[in-house]
Amino acid sequence: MPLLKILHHPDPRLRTKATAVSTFDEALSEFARNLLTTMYAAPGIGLAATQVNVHKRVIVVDISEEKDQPHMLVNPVLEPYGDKIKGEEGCLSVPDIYDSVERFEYVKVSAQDVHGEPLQFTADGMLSICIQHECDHLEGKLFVDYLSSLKRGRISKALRERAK
Ligand code: GNR
Ligand code: NI
Repeated sequence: MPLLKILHHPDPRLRTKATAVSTFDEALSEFARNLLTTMYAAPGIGLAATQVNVHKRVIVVDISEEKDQPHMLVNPVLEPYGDKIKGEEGCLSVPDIYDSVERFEYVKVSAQDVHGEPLQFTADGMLSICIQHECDHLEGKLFVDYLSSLKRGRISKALRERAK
């Protein structure tokens, strides 16, 4: 299976709101594995289905050094809590652009695994930030949306120029 192709901002397909997964079949498991392989190859610490033009509620995340702690989350729902914290973010759909974004410090994550089994955990640190970033993708939202319109305009222009 070749790697999935990652869409780049300002591609309008990145603005699609993903729909819930209701069928937990072998095709879903295979897609989640391909998403994870594509994320590791990029390389990245997270990837949302939206970024590969599949508009279903699936995200994958692995912040471990050894790339051996993958989370494959289907239909994730977040309850963010705690203080707001600022951190540098990047995005595989906004290549080579990094800027500071405010996120909640913690998230309680409720989701399903690829077999449809419910799961819950809480995340802090980079994992919390990354899961919030991925769930934004499922809503058609990008980290650049949190920046000033001046910065966002400059980023869109730079990426459009580069795509030519
Ligand atoms: O690889 C990624 N790194 C990253 C760094 C800081 C905050 C969020 C991220 S997610 C990003 C991969 C990506 O674009 N996921 O959607
Ligand atoms: Ni991203």
